[in-house]
Order: sequence, then structure tokens, then C-alpha cells
Amino acid sequence: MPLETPARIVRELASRGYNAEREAVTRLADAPDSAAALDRALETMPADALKLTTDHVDGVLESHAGRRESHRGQSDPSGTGADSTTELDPSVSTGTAAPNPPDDGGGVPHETEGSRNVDRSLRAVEVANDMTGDSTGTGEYSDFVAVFRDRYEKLASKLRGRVNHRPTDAIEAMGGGSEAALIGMVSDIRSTASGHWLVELEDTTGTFPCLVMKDRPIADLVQHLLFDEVIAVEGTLADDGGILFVDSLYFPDVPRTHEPSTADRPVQAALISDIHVGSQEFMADAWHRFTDWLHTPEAERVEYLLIAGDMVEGVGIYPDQDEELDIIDIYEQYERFSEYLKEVPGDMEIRMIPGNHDAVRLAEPQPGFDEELRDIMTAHDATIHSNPSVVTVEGVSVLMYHGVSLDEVIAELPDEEASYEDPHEAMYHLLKKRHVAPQYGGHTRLAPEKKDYLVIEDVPDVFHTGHVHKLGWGEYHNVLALNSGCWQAQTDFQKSVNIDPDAGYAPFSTSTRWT
Ligand code: D5M
Ligand code: FE
Ligand code: ZN
Repeated sequence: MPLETPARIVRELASRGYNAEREAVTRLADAPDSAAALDRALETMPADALKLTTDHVDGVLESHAGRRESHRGQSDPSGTGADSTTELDPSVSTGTAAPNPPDDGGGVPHETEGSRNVDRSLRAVEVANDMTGDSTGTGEYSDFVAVFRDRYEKLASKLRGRVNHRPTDAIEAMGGGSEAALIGMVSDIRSTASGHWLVELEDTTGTFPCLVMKDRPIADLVQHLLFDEVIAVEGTLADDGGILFVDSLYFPDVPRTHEPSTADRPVQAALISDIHVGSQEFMADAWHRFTDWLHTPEAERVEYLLIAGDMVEGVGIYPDQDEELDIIDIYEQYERFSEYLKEVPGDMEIRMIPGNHDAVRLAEPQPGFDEELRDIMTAHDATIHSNPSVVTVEGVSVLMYHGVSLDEVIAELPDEEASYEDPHEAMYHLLKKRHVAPQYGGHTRLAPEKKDYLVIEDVPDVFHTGHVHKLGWGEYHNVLALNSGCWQAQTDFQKSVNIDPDAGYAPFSTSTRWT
């Protein structure tokens, strides 16, 4: 295998059980025959040494027969030692390697710092909606009351400007034939004997039945409803005042006028998910190609890496999953994942959230990993947040959500509105509902907390999900919705249900949000 890049060298070292200093790897990468230099370095290493040092590599390169003129000097911090006739790859040999993070020394295995020409001081990342360490839910009835009340309040506030609503108990007291509007959570959807739709809405004072006639254009919108989402309706009360004939139906939605923010400089973020390390179908080669590419000049502006869950395959997630496991121990899966993560340039800022295959509670919101797992995933000081959370990268807000509810949106909505082929269109519906997983008690498990972390309170600039293993992106009211595919080839289960995954893609978003 050619060893022309730091990432490949690190991989090779790791496969032989060694760590290395960053600079040692850079020098090996720049040697005229990296593979031979690496072999020589390992052969001559002291028997008990586990870490390849820069000094040792220097010694090996210098003592090599036919000694080359060294180009190392005080003024060249990259100290490539390369043959002067070798064309230098700027991604590995330009001299402005980012400084090591202060706590990067000692016992941590080598990470591919590379020597990309990036200035970390220009970076800015803020995180919102992270509930890690802040879970208060006990699963009691009162928790459900609290979380639904919070959901209702937050989403109703987005609808109040559009309708002149009354609480359900006030509507009950109104006379038949009056115009009325209400804002409520969808508590039931039924079709009547004559094919109309009866939608029951619930607010903090009670429930009220609303009838959508089948021949009205808004009848199509009923097909888009999920239980427990919050909508507003406007219409006329029946003569006896007991039911509302709906004329208009509103979703909290994203205003069409939403203007997305951009960063102040040309910078990019790679948005990925569903790596599934530990699965026999994990595509290591595709991952290596991606991490190799990140070390090239073409990728120099990709300074951020956002990972939206399913870092590992997990254990006991689906029936018979163990037959497809490559690594059966969950901690070993994370250790291996961390090794793979080390292949990305060490100067990248990495943010990740868990998914349904990860070792945290399944119910959403999912807190970030516990200390034990964080200690394993120390590569490049990656930062972990809850699922979902909002990561604002140099002014551009990215709502990261793993995406389990997409299965439900795709199952419940008409095919032309949401399908596995166009996962971003299913995401549009979540944006419209301003909630990442409205339906309680279905496929997506929800955990009641004192507030509803799943509400999309602020309109994000980018909405990033994964889970369905399909690549898709598009804009909804100027919000970029992107589902990031996966790094796992088709599993037996996926074959059985005809899911054809988009594996090995790493879409990236630019400072002007995307290309
Ligand atoms: O999910 C990947 C996709 O495949 C997602 O759309 C769910 C679906 N999937 C995969 N395996 C199963 C089983 N056994 N039952 C139901 N749905 C499944 P991921 O979370 O990555 O496995
Ligand atoms: Fe997945
Ligand atoms: Zn998943």
C-alpha cells in the first residue's frame, strides 16, 4: 500500500500497534519512499518503545544509504527532509502546522495533525439545546404533562400571530355559527363515514373536534399531520356549536422570509453520520478515502466535521444483529471508532451527537455519551452533545438530529411528500412542524423532560440528519436540509426491505452554507 499521506501512515502504524509523534508522521510522509522509511524506522525502534518519535525518524532518514541533503532547518518548522526533486504536497509539507492542543501530549495515541494551513483562532462554535447531564425526567405522569405543556407553549407562540385563537373551553361557550380559531395538539385523526376528516385538537383547557371536509383543498394537509404536533385552525362553529368546520389550517412553519446567516470567511463543514464501526458492513476503504482527502489542499477549508449519530453499530439493536457484527464488544467498537477518527486532520473541530445505535438511552432527547465513553473517544478532542442539539459554526446554525423520526414521517405521509429516496423532503415536514419528532408512543421513543428539547425553537440555517442511510439535500424556505448518507454497505435487513443505502459520501457545507 502506498504510504503517501499522514493518514495512511498513521493507519499503518496503528495496525502494527504503534503510536507516533505528529512530526514523525509528517517526516515519514515527506520521505521519498515513505513505506521503506517506515519499515526502517520500526525495525530500528527500541523493543519496548510504542511511540515513534521524531528524533528516531530523523535518525533513520539521515542514516539511510545515499543520504540526501537535508532540507531541515530552523526556518522550516515542517522539517520535511524531502528530496529536493520531490514535488511537495502542500497538505502535508507546508510549514504552518497548527499547534498541538495543550493536553494532547503524553499517553494519548498519535493523531493525524497533518500540517494544514488553518488558523484555529478564527473559529467560533456555540452549542444550544444540549441537555447532557441535565436530564430530569422520571417517566412520571407529571413529566408528560410538563413536556407537552412546554411543547404547546413554544409552538403556540409561533402560531398566535396568524390566528385570533381562543382556548377550547372558551370555544365551547361560544354560540353556534360563530367564526372561531384554536391552537392545539393533534390528539386524534379519524375519517368519518362520508370520507371527511375529524381532527381533534387539545390545548391546556380541553379538546375540541374540528371537521375538515374532504372536498376542500386543505383536506390534503390532513394527510401531512402527525399525532401530537401543534397546529392552528380557523373556521365556523356548527349550529349547535359542538364542532368547528375548518376553513384554514396552519403549521408553525419556517417563515418564507427567513434569511440564513453566513460565516465571515470561506470555511466549510463536512456533515456525516451513520459510520457504524463494528459492523461487518462498515466501509473502511471509503472512510480511508475520505480521511485521505481531508488531508489534501482541496479540503483545506473543511475545518469542521459534524457527525449526526450512529458512530458505531452497537450491540443488540436489532434482532440477529450479532450475526453481522465485526466487533462484538461495545467498548471495543468505540475504541475502533476513535482510531478511525484519528485519521482526520487533527486541526479539525469535531462535533458529534448520538444515534439509535449508540450506547446511550434510546429515548429522545438522547444525552451525549457518559464519561466512560467520552474517555474512549478522546481523538482530536471531539466534542459530544445531545441529540438533538444546535451547533452554531461561525454564525451558521446547524440543527443536528440523528433522524429516527424520519422513518415515521416517511411511513405516515403520502409517498410524494416523504420517501427514502428524498429524505430531505421528509425533513421539510419536520421544519414545517417545528419539531424533530412530534409523535409520541410510536416508532420514535420519547423521554419526557421538564421542557421539550425536540421543538425547533429557532429556525436553523442548516438542518442535518442521518439515520435513513440515504443522501439527500434541498432547501425549504431558505433552510438547507441535508441527510448525510452512511458508511455502511447494505445490511441483510436493508436488503430484505429494499433499502439501498448511499454509502461513502461526505457532503459538506460552505460558509455560504453549501455547494
Ligand atoms: O437505520 C438505517 C435505516 O434502516 C433506517 O431507515 C431504519 C432502517 N432499519 C435498519 N434495520 C432495521 C430493522 N431491523 N428494523 C427496522 N428498521 C430498520 P439504522 O439506525 O442505521 O439501523
Ligand atoms: Fe444508522
Ligand atoms: Zn440510525
